[in-house]
Formats: sequence, structure tokens, C-alpha cells
Amino acid sequence: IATKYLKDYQATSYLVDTIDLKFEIKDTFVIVTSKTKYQQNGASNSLELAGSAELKSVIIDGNELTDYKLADDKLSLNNLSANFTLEIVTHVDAFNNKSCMGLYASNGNLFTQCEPEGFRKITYYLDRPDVMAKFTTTIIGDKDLYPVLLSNGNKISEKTLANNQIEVIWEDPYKKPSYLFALVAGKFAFIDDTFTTKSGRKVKLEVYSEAESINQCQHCLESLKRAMEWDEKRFNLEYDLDVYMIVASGDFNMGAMENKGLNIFNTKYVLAETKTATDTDFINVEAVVGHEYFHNWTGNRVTCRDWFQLSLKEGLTVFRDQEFTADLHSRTVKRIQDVKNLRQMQFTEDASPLSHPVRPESYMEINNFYTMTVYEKGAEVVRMYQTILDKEGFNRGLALYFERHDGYAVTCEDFCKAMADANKIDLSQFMLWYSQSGTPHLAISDHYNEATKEYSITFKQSIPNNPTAKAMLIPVSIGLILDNGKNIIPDIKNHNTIVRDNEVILLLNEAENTFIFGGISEKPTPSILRGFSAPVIINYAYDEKQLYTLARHDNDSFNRWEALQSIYKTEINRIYHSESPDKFEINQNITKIISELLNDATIDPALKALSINLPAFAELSISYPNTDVKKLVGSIKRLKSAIANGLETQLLAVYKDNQTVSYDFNDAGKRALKNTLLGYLMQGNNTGKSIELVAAQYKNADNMTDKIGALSAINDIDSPVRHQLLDNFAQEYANYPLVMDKWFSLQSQSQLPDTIDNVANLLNHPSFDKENPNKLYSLVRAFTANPIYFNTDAGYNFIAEEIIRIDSFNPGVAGRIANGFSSIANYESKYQTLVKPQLQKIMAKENLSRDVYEIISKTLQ
Ligand code: HT7
Ligand code: ZN
Repeated sequence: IATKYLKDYQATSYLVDTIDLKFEIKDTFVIVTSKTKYQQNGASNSLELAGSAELKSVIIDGNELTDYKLADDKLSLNNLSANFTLEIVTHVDAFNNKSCMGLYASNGNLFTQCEPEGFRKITYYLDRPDVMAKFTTTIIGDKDLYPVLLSNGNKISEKTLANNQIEVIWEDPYKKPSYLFALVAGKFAFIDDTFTTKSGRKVKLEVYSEAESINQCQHCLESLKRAMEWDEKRFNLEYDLDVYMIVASGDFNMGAMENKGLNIFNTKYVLAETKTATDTDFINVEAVVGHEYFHNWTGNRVTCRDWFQLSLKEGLTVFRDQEFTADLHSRTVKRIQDVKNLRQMQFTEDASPLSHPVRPESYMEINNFYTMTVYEKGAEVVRMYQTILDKEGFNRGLALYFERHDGYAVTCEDFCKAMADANKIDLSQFMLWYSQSGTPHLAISDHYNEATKEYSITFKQSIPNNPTAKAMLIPVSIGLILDNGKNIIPDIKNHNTIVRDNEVILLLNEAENTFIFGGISEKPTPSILRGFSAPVIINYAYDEKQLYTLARHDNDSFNRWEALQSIYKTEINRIYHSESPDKFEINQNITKIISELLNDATIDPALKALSINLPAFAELSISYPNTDVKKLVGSIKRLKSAIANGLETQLLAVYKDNQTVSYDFNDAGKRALKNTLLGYLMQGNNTGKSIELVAAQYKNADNMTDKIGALSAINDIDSPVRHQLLDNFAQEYANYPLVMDKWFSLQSQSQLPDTIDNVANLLNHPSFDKENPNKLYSLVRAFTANPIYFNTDAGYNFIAEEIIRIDSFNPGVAGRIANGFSSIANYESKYQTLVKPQLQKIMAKENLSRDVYEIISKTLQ
């Protein structure tokens, strides 16, 4: 299997002016005719087109060609003129395509997914992002089976043909790469609205879904309007077509797709209604709608030169959707959630054999690079530009980026250069964030000089799993706090610092940097990396008193939360290393500060919920080389139980205080706190009483958040009530696939001893669909995040067998599940011994996809 390298990039020998596509939908296949105008680009007169559909004919400038070369999914054409029109006819087996890539059927409707390389499953083309063309699409299908026929751009004609056929023509006025092409055909209901842009253009907004779920689409439509308004206000970016369509598909490999003017979404990120979606689902729908909408500028108008530059559009667009959610809801809560996610998912990826830079230098299968690193670390990289340049400077840079590159396919250097030029600064060192893999660590030491009243702090940067890494430009936001809790704005003596609006940002740029602050009356406690100003791990030897000072008095709300996390981590570490964890007695300062926090009426309940949430196994495991999995899970659990027992009365009182009378989305914070507390109470000794609470909450719930809250709390408890509630849930929601996904996930995550058998049996449950990506993610992939049961012989065997089965029809999903094996490299060696034969078994599968081959071979290394 060949590896592709960034360094080998070459422009194509021909470029495309226009492509006219015709789709004729037949009973068992689709005839696709593409007419493409090519124009020479350089000296070569040969052309290689990517394609894997059944090729029926090749016509160049009206003459049928018979001596073409077709091999390895490539059509080679030689001795071509400088300009020519190529007409290609293919037959696409859309109705048997279970890969959810290219043109495929889902519940009788047809959808496309072309990013990254799906267009080549439809026709033979220069299927790469630097080839941008104007697309016209004609779709012909049976009027009863396919009353709705959609593609990119504006509808320019619709007519009825003979034999009950309809023909619709769409024209997209913007040049685009093939990965942004889309087609939808089928039976759909829709809701619509309009949005008037800041320059006064009226845009039609339409959300399509199957008729039975159309009543769950209003939140999606409202979210779209909010996104359009926000992008105008925050970044001065306006929508550019007459219509914006979103279509929901129940079979989709990822979250959603930003095809020009015709987004296709996983139903998971469209449907949201109180009875069937949780508060988190509502926020996620809004965020994904925003994300795809924001791509219209960051991805579509300015796209990527090649797939190595994927983070150019994804990191930037994730940053934009994070800011959207932060502006519309709580900025602190959003930041904490994003950092938790980054630490649990991206830091672990970067500590695994699959670690790669934000801009990878090589890949076998690009599908494998839609990763946490490209998306989430990529978003942190974009955030750092804003931290360094301030919002105004960042917006200037973005405006210059669009001014220079609108309509082009560009690179991460182009983005960095626009930021640098618009602000007249040198950002060349910053490019290392794109090329160096691994999470930087900062070893921090400090010194207070009583005589001079100077405080100095030294940072040593390194990347442990990338020892040759060069020193990066790292913005570290810092504050100093005195023993009385006063936050001071220090007088800084160094050049490479930024001081603005009560904020001090230190710019680390060497292997070791020291910063000196003057006029400090006593040895302060440093509040380091405020707001998580860079995606790094800091090591500073805080003593207990300092952590409590930060947790109580830091002006930076993120770092107050962070100090509490450090307090919990210290305690979990004490349990992990204890000779007799059974005799563990909790440090009373922990229960005291949690008690204070819960009593503090000034703190938002959502923030309280996050503040008492303990760090997750996935986040902690990377700081435990050769992790003893059971011991670490047990240590976290022990701390949780100790808190529950130490504060039972108060937890119960606060639980009751946060009950809500009738559903209001604005009470989401209260629900989050209440459900977190219920989870705690279930871990305490008073199980009988807590089970009653769970049962009552489940019975009285008027919303999905509280139902799932009750089920999650009891999910690890061996009680008949758990079974009753799960049965009741399955009956009530049997006809709601997305709700059943939650039910499968819960069972897959359970810490009860029958979990492996139960998960294996659930594959045959009537609500399960062994080919549907959402189902496979909710049961099979979710199981790889169950530390106790996945990390067993039977657990590894179950996942290996599933990967082999799924790989035969959907390599994308199989590859994403195979990722679950990568964290084992950091665990005790017995786990590696156990997993190796399973990985070898996968490697031995005949016709193993590139997707799985790449992941497993790298995991085995
Ligand atoms: N840009 C989109 C990528 C995507 C995708 C990639 C591989 C396979 C299936 C896929 N569906 C969508 C998603 C995004 O907006 O980031
Ligand atoms: Zn995206």
C-alpha cells in the first residue's frame, strides 16, 4: 500500500473549466454522464483521472475512444490537445453501496458523500481539491420515488418528462473542488424560512428530512439563522447563494458535510426535540449546523491545495464553531468542555502510535486523517493566533486571507502569512505548530527575591515523544495571586510579552525562557496558562495551599476549574500509589471546597457540575506510563465514592434544589448539576435510597436529559431497577433510532461484569442495524472506550472480529473503530501481549482496506 507525501505535491497537467453532470436514476443503478472541459496546465499532454465506477464509454471532442488505459482505479489518457471536452459514461451501483461514500442509498433515498475522495466512485475526474470548476447538474428520476432532486447552487429548471420522470437542473456559480459536489434524491418533507443578509439579499433556508422526523427539525433551522447572523457580526462574512439546504441522512459516516449550498447531515446533528434529545444534543446540533455553515467561507470559498492541508479548513472552522457556541452560551463552560475533550481525545492520540502533526507529512489513506489532531489541536493552533494578535488583529488577518485567496486552493503557510502580514509581525516560528507532532510539556520553576521584590519564572519546553522537536512559539497567559487572594497585574520586565486588558501573555520561543516581574510584595502563586492559552501540558510543583488559593481566588474562571482538577488528580494519584487503597481516607480539604462551591449562589450550576466532575480515565492514563488499567479506574471510583459519602446530605439537598418544574432549555445547567449529583449519590453507600431517586427521576422526567441522567447514574449498579428502566426505555423509543443509539451506548459503557456478553448479544437486537454507522459507533466503537472490559482477551477479540466484518462494506467506519486499539500502547505490557494476536488477525484479512491497514500496521509498530 503506497504512502503519499506532502513533499511530492505537483499541480495537475490539466485544469477544468466546467463540468456538466447528468444522473439518470434507474431501478437498480444510476447512469452518470459527465462532460468536462479541460485546459492544459504545463507541458505534459497526458492526463490521469481517478475513478472506480463501472466505465461505459469515453468520448473526446465527440470521438469515442477505445484504446484508453484503465488500471488501479485510474484512467490514463495520452496525446491530448491543449483544450478538449471529455464525455464519460459510468454506471454506479448506488443501491448496494454500504460504504456511505460516493453515491449511496439510505432507506430508499440517494445521497452523496464526496469528501475526501468519494467523487471518483461516481465518475472519472481530477478528484483533488486544487482542481476547481463550475458544476452544472441534471438529475432525472421517477416522480413518485424521487420527488425531491437536489444539487449544489441554484435550481435553473424543473420539468416533467415522459414515463413519469422528472428532470431538475442545478447550476453552481462558484468554482469548487469535486469533494464539495452533492446530490440528494428521494422522498423528503421540508421546513423553510428566509434570512436577509446584511447587504439585504433574501436567502431561502430549507431543512429536509424523512416525513416522520420533520417535526424535529425546527431547532436546526433556528440554529442556521443564528449561525448566519453570528458570522456577519463576528467576522463580517455573508452568505453568497440564493438558497441554503440541509438534508438529514440516517446513514452517514461522520457528523455532517459542507457541500456548497447543499449540506448533508447525519440525522444526529439535525433532529432535536425535548422528548428525544438531551441538552447536549441541542447544543451539538447548533454547533454542527454552525460548523458546516462557517465552512462556506473557510473551506469552500477558500479551500485546501491538497489533503495534507486539511486543518487549514477544519482547525479554523472548529475554532469558529467553538467561538459561536461560546458567544451564544457560557464562554467558560464551553472552554472547559473543549479542553476536557482535547485532553481525553487529542492528547491521548498524540501520546499513541498514531501521533501525527496538525499537518501530516504522509498518509496511506486520507480518510484516517479526520482526526482529533487535525480538528481539535488545529483549532487550538488557530486560537493561539487570536491570543497573540488579539481579536482585532486576528480579524485583520482573516480579512486579508479572504482578500488574497478567495476562489483558490491554498496552504497553511498562506494562512500564517496573511496573519503575519496583516499585523506586520514575523510568525515563521509559529509554523512549527503545523509540522511537529506530540504535546509540548512545560517544566516550570520560579524564584522570589525578597530583597529586590522581583519574581522570576522559568519555562523549559520539550516534546517527550518527539525529542528532536525545535522550540516553538507558545503563548502563556499568566496571572499572579497573593496569599490574601488578591490577583495582581504584574509589571513585566521582558520584551517578548503582551500586556492587554488585565491580561499578561508570555511568548515562549526558546528551549528555556525566563520572565521577571518587579514590584511583587511577597512570593505569589502563579496562575499559569489562563484560559488554556496553548495546547500544552504544564508541570509546576504547586503545593496544596497554592492549589486551594487558585481554586478559590483566581480571577480566571478556567484556572479555578483547573486548580480543582489538579486537586482531584493529586488525590487520585495518592490512591493509585497507595499500598492499601481499601483504607483510603479522603483529604478533608476536598470535601470542604466542594461543599463551599455547591453553596456558592454566584456560580452557574453548569460550572458547578463541571467543577465536581473528576478527570476521566482517558485523560489520566497518559500520565501513568504502563497504566494499570483496573487500578486507575478503581482509584477514580474510590475518590468519587469518598466524596459521595462525605457529603451525602448536601449532595442530596442540592440535587433536590435543582429539580425543575416544567421543561425549559434555559435550565440545562441545573439539569447538568442535578444529574452529576445523582451520579455521585449512586456511588455512595446509601445505594437503596439512591436507586429510589433514580427510579423517581426516570418516571417523572419530561425530557431526555433527565431520563439519560437517571440511566447513566444506575448504569454500573447491578439492580433489577436498572433492567426495568432499560427495558422500559427500549419499548418507548423503539421507533426512534437516535434515541436507541443512546441505549446501546449506555450498555456498551457499563462496568457490570456481563457487559461483553451483553454487547455481543445486542448486535442481534431488533433495533440494531449491523450496517448503520451510528449504530456501530454507539455500540461497537463505544465499547473501545470501556477501559475495564475492552482491555480483556474477549474484548479485544470482539472488536477485532467486528472490524473484520465491517471492513468488507464500510472501511471508513472500520478504520474509526480500529483507532480504539491505539491507546493500549501506553498500558501495562500484559495488554500489549493480549492484543497483538488480534491485530495480526486483522492484518491477515483478505482485501483489507487501506483505512484499516494503515491504522493497525502503525499500532503494531
Ligand atoms: N468536512 C467534513 C468531512 C466529512 C467526511 C470525511 C470522511 C468521510 C466522511 C465524511 N463526512 C464528512 C466534515 C466536517 O465538516 O468537518
Ligand atoms: Zn469541518
